[in-house]
Amino acid sequence: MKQTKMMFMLLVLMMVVLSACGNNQDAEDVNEQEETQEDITNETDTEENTEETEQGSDEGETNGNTSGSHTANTVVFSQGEGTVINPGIIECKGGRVSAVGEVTEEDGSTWTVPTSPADMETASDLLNQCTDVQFNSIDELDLDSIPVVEIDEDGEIITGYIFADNYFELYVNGEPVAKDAVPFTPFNSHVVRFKASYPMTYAIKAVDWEENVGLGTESNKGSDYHPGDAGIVAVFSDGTVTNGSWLAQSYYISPLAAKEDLTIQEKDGKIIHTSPDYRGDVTCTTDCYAAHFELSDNWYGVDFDDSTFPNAVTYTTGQIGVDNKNSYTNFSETFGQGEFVWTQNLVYDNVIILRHTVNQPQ
Ligand SMILES: [Ca+2]
Ligand SMILES: [Ca+2]
Ligand SMILES: [Ca+2]
Repeated sequence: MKQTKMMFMLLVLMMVVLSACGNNQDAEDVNEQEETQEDITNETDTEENTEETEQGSDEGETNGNTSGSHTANTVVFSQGEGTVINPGIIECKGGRVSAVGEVTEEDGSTWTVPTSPADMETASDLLNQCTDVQFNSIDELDLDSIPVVEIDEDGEIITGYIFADNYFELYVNGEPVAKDAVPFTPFNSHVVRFKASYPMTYAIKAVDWEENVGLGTESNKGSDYHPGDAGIVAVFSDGTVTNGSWLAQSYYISPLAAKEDLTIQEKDGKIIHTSPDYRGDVTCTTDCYAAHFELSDNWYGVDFDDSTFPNAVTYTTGQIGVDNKNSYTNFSETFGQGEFVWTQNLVYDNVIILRHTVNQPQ
């Protein structure tokens, strides 16, 4: 009798414990769901986005700061101009001031805008008014004078030519190669050399710099709040060039008149950040919103998951507005081998990541 009673009590105890565990799990699920809902701003695509974010939750990255492409789907907004934390990265007459600012989100987190430049070497100049290196053509360049960054000991030496509106940081096979010497203007162009082996993974952070930090705008064309535009072209000596086969994702989108102007769409496994098509009519000035997406520390790594990145969009030199810029035209024969690329919004997408892997010379 006693034994039976003991077993019965044990059974009851086990049931109580099991049921308590179940409740905790439910509670966690609810919390996760609430967080997920808060993170989703796109009302028209809520179902798809929730699905995607929940997949992220399963991998323990609901609001993850560090890993994988799921973070590219988590947006936070700031509103209004940021605080300048660096009034000028470089000193150079005749250009716009390359300032860096900080904005505070509704959730209290702070973000550096438009970006915090990486601590890496600046690229060698093709044309740079700030250093007064101004080649008239590629032929004038002494390639042997350009330092070769060794990434892979047994790799091949590659030479690359890069023009960015306005700024880039280049990584190859997960290692830093060089950054743009002039974050904003005057417009400049660069040459880089590195030794790397195939498969070769290119990762570029490209930035359309801004004058009004946190607003994504500059004084231009009669407006103090012109949204500015972007674009980058890179041509490498093994035949690799920027084109529509590269992948591109946006991480900082501004100026937005309303949060709802940004939608996050998922299509064929790709996550697309969609913002208004600029037609010369930004309706906000100092009260604009900016959308920020967390960038993984590993964004330039070889193993970074870029499978949700959409393809880059190509643009003509006329659309980018370089046909009157000698930092481009002096080398247009070389740059013309590649195509200008960006995300689908050349105006509002101010910080983007480009990625591309090649298995052999092209
Ligand atoms: Ca530049
Ligand atoms: Ca620009
Ligand atoms: Ca812009």
